[in-house]
Amino acid sequence: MTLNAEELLSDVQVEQFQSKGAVLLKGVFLDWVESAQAAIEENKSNPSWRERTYRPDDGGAPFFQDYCVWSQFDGYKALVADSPMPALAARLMTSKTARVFHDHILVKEPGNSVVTPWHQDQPYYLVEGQKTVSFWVPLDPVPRERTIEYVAGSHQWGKSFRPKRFDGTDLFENDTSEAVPDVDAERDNLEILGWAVEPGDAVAFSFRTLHGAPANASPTRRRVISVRWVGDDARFVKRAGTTSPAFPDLDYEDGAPFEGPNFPLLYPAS
Ligand SMILES: O=C(O)CCC(=O)C(=O)O
Repeated sequence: MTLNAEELLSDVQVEQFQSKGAVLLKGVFLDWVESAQAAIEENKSNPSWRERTYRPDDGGAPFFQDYCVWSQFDGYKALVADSPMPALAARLMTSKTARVFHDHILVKEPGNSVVTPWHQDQPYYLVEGQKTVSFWVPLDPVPRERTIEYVAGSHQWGKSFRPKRFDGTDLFENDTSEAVPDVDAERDNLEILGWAVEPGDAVAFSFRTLHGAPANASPTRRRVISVRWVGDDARFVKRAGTTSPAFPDLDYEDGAPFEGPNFPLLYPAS
């Protein structure tokens, strides 16, 4: 029996997402884990032009990343389009519609030493809106000490922190916007959220929530697909340089409604 968004997600969880900027969803994507795991292997053998793999100087294991590939591999496509994800996205965003923006594949191989630095996602993107959600979907068990973490309430700080690549370089040249605060130094003064997760779980979070993730100092892989959605109020935004992910062939006006074949409306289902 397939459960609908109301049965999979309580009002309390929606409230937590809205007020804290992140919420754990247990077991909602279990039926889509195996095919998504298979898609990771297909994707690693056939990366897109956007693939960016960090190979640490220490000679340790790589951190494979790819973007905007959900429609190219059946296992990703099933998770994004056939699971309850579109309906859950609309419900969390309190939006009549849910449009997929993109996916980000993140595989930290065993022993990978790359820390995902604290950042917000919103400043990297060519889309803006108040109604946004990403689903961080682990395809391996991740214990509390290695899981992604969030600064509760940071999506409501009214801040847009300077975007940097995960290797520490600025995304936009001459960017003078406020630097991301030193969250680790301030941990005692902030509410940090993070959950041990199993394959089939997801963490849903706003594009504006500050988040970061530890390295993978473990003998097991940490495979994740993170899927981004926008709602009714989404608009294109021009940035001071090439966004991440980049859409070099896309022509758009600043402030225009966010739509087009790259970003299909998946809720309500057509
Ligand atoms: O999994 C990670 O290391 C980081 C994920 C992330 O930053 C995201 O999904 O926005």
